[in-house]
Amino acid sequence: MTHGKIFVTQPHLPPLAEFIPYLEEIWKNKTLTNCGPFHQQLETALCHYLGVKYISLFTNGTIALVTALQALRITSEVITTPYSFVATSHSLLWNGIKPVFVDIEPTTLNMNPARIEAAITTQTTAIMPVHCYGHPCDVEAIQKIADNYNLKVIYDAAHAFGVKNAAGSILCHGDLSVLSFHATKVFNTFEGGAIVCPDAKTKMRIDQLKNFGFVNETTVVAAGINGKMNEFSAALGLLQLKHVDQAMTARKVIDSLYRELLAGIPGVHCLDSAFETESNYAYFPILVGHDFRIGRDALYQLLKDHDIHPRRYFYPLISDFPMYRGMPSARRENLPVATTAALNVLCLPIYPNLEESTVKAIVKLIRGD
Ligand code: T4K
Repeated sequence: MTHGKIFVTQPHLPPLAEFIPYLEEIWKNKTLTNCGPFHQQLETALCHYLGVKYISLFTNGTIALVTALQALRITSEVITTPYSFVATSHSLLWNGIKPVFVDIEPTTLNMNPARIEAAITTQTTAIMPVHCYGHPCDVEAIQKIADNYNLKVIYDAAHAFGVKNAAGSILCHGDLSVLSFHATKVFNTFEGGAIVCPDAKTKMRIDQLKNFGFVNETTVVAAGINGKMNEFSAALGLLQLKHVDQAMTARKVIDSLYRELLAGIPGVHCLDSAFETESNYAYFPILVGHDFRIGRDALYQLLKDHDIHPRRYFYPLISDFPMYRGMPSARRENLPVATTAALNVLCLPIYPNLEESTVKAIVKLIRGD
């Protein structure tokens, strides 16, 4: 094959020349951070683009998750999924909260609502599901349980930028949704993140928490953190927004090509999404079954040997990492679907500039011809 190294993703960057005027503006007004003009403009632009009421920008998605939990004063136990990036559960530990893992459902690999009720105890205060790979959770079923038991819902929506279901933006569900704008995401600001919230009062609390708890020059109301997005990242975000639709369209073409070329290969299963009306094509996971000609890890290695670098998102399960594995809910018998998915999943390269010929070459290697 004649391509260079092919990673699971490659950050999408606008033409450099288009960024220069933004940099000149920063150099001119000398506001580098602390919620400057680009920060404010990006919050407004994102509310409009995403179709949400309030958004608070952050330095990354992990600090945003940690802060979201503090904003709602979540304590004790939170029900979550083991099938995610480790930041999901780490945000709970950073708040002294015990994660309680429940299994996922096999179609979307999102938290299985049917498993939630049995995990609720008198200590449970919230549910933290993940819209894994950008595929929406069963938000209605989750909300029904939350309402019945008076629990908060914080969605880890790190993968779900721009995703919609029949009701509109997927980010409008639950009490809060948290986005990541990391370099590897559909929409990136190098590093970055955000909390989406439904009312001005909650946004004010979040804004205070991300600025050390300051309310004004002399008043601190909470032990907040420094979670503010800087002006460079905010400016880049404004520029990225101009290109993001085009980037998602390019991803869609690659997603369709993979689906077409992979169809009919025994033991290769592409994930389907039941609840979305608009996808963002953030990831292209396949499940490699026992009926495939080689094992998942052998396929992973085969591709790497040809300079294709897929990723096993999410293997190992969060619940298998040392800080979680002793917890009763982390037992594999409690998490059979997640355990199988982690052993079978492989995320294939997908990004806007990925060439059709490379996709074809990847599928050829998978087919083994
Ligand atoms: N919740 C969920 C569900 C998440 O998936 C994440 C992050 C978070 C919360 C936390 O959000 P942040 O705090 O990160 O905003 C990556 C990302 O670092 C991480 O953001 C992401 N999820 C996770 C799924 O993937 P790694 O360790 O796999 O990244 P890395 O450096 O191996 O990058 C993957 C490939 O991308 C590389 O092989 C090459 C390419 N790449 C990467 C970077 C950083 C580039 O070409 N350029 C780059 O600058 O975690």
